[in-house]
Amino acid sequence: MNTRRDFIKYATMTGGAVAASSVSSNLMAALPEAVIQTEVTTMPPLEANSGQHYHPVVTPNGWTLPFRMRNNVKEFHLIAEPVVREMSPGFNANLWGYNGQSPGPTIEVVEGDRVRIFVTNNLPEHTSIHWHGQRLPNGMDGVSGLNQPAIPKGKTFVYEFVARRPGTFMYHPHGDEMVQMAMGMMGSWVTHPKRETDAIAHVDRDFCVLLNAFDIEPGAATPKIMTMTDFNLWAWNSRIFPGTDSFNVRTGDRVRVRFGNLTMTNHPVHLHGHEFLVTGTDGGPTPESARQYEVTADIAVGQMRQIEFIADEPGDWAFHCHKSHHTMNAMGHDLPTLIGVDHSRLTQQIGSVIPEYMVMGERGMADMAEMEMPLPDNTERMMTGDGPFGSIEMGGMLSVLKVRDDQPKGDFSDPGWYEHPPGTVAWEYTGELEEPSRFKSEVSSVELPSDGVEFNAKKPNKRKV
Ligand SMILES: [Cu+2]
Repeated sequence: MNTRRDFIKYATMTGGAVAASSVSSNLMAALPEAVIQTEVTTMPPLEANSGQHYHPVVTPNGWTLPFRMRNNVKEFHLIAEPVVREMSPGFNANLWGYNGQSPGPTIEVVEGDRVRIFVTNNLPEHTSIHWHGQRLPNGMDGVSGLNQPAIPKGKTFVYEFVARRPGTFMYHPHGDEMVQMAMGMMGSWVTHPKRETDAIAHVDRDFCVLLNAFDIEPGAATPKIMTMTDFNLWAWNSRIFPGTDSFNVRTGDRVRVRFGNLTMTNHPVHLHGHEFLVTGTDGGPTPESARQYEVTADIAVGQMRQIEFIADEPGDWAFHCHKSHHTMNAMGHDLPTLIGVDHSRLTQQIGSVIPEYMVMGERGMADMAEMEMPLPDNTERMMTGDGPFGSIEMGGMLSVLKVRDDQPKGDFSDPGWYEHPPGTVAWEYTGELEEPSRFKSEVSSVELPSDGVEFNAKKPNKRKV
């Protein structure tokens, strides 16, 4: 495993320096400036400097790549490179990404734009970029070996095509992709329609989220790239709860969230308090006659889904993957179930040898969230996150939709916790408790004779022969 110091030394040697040393000064003049972002805060929408009118997207804990116009072409510069990504406060991962971050910056263009993307490879191995979902000339599709030679380390390649189809797309390597995606290389791509239509309606808030997964052992910082399915960190835009920024909207806003899945499994994303429509996929806008209201949308591997809803219920609404292991942080999965097992004597005996020994799980796992258990450095707790009523006891693919009457239009900043109107929070009942009335058929409420009970059982639907 790389140590942090080695990693930084390495990143300094390859990052930044290569852009200056490996390309000639002539080409440098022709290259658009490579913008680097190392902050993990959500960047406000990037207003276009091209004179085009569209409503820019927001990438939670991410950012949008600026471009320059050159002879009517939108030029972008991506740098594939090792990065240090803060996945949650105090937990940093050694990933690979683009322009200082994993995921890379969101690329945002308009239907019909001619787009030129310079890709500089500052990784220790070759790479390429596939523009997932785009219609483009075959030689621009980015599968190394099939459509182009891989981009050798230290070299810059140019991709150029017209963004023909409006919609939600992504980009990711198609050279050594198992390793490069496990290390965090991916980014969102949004092509806005030339003009708004019923199929692609105006929204007030538009968010982009890439679902990604890592396997980083507690105390380590570099993902295990050979992991096939048993990942231990489930992330939105390479952030895990409580590091995920909330989705902050104004009451009555029409909200669109664009999800892309580049993990090794599907993610049923569930929104509390609202129903949404799936209005588009990576194949384009979904015909209105085929849309249905949902509260959970399954996003399969390699898929994109656009969901839309009117945020008309003020509050703090959980928004998460519904696989319960995906709203947890680093954990072992091979532990026996201990619910109901009495360990008291065992704990005493082991405690005389290992004083810090703790038993987990005999009353469920909720204690984990508040336990001050010693953890290796650079490790996020499995169940965590302080809410206004205590620990939220989750991690991973979880965020909060914050709907507020007074959230200013276009303001994406966090309004803090919801202030509930009086009498609208579940409360504790402190009166007398009646003995619960049970169904007569329920045997447990009947006193059984000590020598057993005789009964006749008939299988339901059993036909007489
Ligand atoms: Cu999931």
